[in-house]
Amino acid sequence: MHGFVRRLPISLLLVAYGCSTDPADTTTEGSGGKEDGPASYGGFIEEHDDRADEIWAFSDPHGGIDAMKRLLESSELIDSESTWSAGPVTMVIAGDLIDKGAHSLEVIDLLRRLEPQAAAAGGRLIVLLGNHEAEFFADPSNDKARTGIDNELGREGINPEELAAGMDSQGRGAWLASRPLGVRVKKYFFSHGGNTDKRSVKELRRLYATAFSTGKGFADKDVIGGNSILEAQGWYGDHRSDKAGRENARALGVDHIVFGHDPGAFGKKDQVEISNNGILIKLDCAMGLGGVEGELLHISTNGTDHAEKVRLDGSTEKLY
Ligand SMILES: [Mn+2]
Repeated sequence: MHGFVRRLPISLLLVAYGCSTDPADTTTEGSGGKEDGPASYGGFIEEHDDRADEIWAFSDPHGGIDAMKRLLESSELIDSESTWSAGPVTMVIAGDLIDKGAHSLEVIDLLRRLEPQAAAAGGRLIVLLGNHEAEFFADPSNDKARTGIDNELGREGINPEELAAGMDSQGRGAWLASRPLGVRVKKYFFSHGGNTDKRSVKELRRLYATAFSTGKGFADKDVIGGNSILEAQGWYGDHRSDKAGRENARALGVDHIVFGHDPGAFGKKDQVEISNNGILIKLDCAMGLGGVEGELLHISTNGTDHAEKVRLDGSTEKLY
């Protein structure tokens, strides 16, 4: 393991990662974005009870800048200049911005631009960490990076080690390294792989604070191991069971767990899908492989919650 974690003093890492002295007890109500300072990441898990009553989400753009722009434009969340036009909504991107597709840097840059635009419109853009990002910080020349973002960095004359150390001139590395591992928005918990292992938000904050203070950081098993929040697949057992994800959601205090990372989780790889019991929502549509349009999740929390998936042609399908 080399890169960001080992190269920087831990105090700097915690600042870069936005960790407070007592991460388990921080709250982030009504705050967000890097300008809010160290407390806003609340020990790697954010919590927001936004007044805005609309949530949009997708995951795993994987360097597919054109597909991502098309999808966001089709629902008028960005305009033809790729400027935020969604108004005061909350948007969550559940990780894996990089690798596979050829335009990881453009994906990062667009999301970095949209973040303050969303805030200025009274909305919020929350970009979460995926396993591809964590693996890059743990080892910027890992196999996924070597066949992915490292090629692009080479073309741009950017040293992968420098980006992973948060030392690149554009500040992309530090921004990417400070993405939270999960976020609760109202009764929804979002993360890349979804496995919280029946922990509460407070327990998760303690777990990741430990992983980054005395553990192996991005390379820690609790961050990137086979059973982790970023990497685990099928952690809910049989997705058709009434029990699927139920105890996990209860421990988090939410009604729904939303995740990416596993396009084939419930069968249809190119669609947003929901488990039979209505608790688990799968976002990943395998857009990174190209030739797939992708879908958005749209949730309305005005009164009784409603959710639908939204396709590129604007057609929708009700989830509940
Ligand atoms: Mn993934």
